[in-house]
Amino acid sequence: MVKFGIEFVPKEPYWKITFYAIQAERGGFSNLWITDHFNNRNVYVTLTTAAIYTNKITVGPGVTNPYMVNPVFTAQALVTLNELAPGRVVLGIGAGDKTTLASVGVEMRKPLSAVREAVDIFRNMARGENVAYEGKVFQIAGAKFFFKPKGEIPIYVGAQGPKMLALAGKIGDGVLINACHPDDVEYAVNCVKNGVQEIGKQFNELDVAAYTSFSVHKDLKKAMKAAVPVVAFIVAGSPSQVLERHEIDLKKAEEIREALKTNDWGGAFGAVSKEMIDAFSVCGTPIMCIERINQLLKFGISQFVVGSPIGPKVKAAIDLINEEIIPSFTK
Ligand code: F42
Repeated sequence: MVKFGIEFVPKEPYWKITFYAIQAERGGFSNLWITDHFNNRNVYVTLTTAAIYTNKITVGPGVTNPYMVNPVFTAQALVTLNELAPGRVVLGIGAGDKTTLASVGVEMRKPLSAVREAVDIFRNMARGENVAYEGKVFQIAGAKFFFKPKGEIPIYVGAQGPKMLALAGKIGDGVLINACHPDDVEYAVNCVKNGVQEIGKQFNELDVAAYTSFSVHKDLKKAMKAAVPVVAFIVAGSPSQVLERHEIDLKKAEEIREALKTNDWGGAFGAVSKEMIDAFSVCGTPIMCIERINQLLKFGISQFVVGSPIGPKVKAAIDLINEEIIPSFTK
């Protein structure tokens, strides 16, 4: 049975996200993912507060990266969180957002090595081992906690490119695929399978999540209006081969990119088309969203993550998902 996850961006304060997390847990969501960018609020403070006020939902960063945060610190944060919420903690890690990293002078060097090594270091530190590591990106002479961490922390790798997806299949307990359209999810799942096959692992050992930009409302127009700003940023950040795969006019995409650069929101959002919304979000009435989720499940997705904007009003959208979407997959 598919699990449901929910993603929040901590540009919202901790108490609001905690309130939504409680609501999501009551409705049957199994995973809470909090994004990590230095220019939002802190991911671990947000996760901790949400974990205190919930009982069952699994919590984790979705996703941190090995450049801003040394994996030794990530391990320290999550093993501590795992004492507070035993058995409910996971790590989500990816290469990081190039633009955000560049804005603080951090270079994304050798991302495949960085993620692979960070996962290794994290896993061994979280098991309480003494870690001595001579990698391409990380060199650790010897690191070990002064206390014994308890329990296992599953690792999910957030990935988009073919090589990172294959690596995620190899080294992860789960994969967070940042895609919404069946064509993109199918492509990504095949890349994950390539990685899995290389090391003789089984695909179904992994928890593979479609980490989507989602917007639901009973009125389609309202759902679409809420999706527009998020889709504008996704289009602006997408490479041309991805846009071409969805037959999106490259000139329109450039128009959006330029408008966003100058904070011309009207220009940027006004250029977002129906095709763009279809390609880069799961958006519509509850029935339309159920149909899209069913299409994605065919490719072997085991977790569906509802991400920003969720809907025009977050609380009402979570209620709608709890009442009309999740039950159609659990009954
Ligand atoms: N990023 C964030 O910063 N914060 C978040 O909260 C966040 C959430 C999130 C959730 C799910 C998800 O899937 C992604 C998420 N991201 C988030 C984005 C993530 O951090 C990455 O930016 C995103 O996944 C895009 O990276 P990618 O997985 O496509 O990997 C990039 C680096 C890439 O180019 N990959 C190529 C590929 O084919 O996969 C490989 C590039 C390559 O071969 N590099 C070489 C190497 O050795 O690594 C050489 C390059 C060199 O430096 O020399």
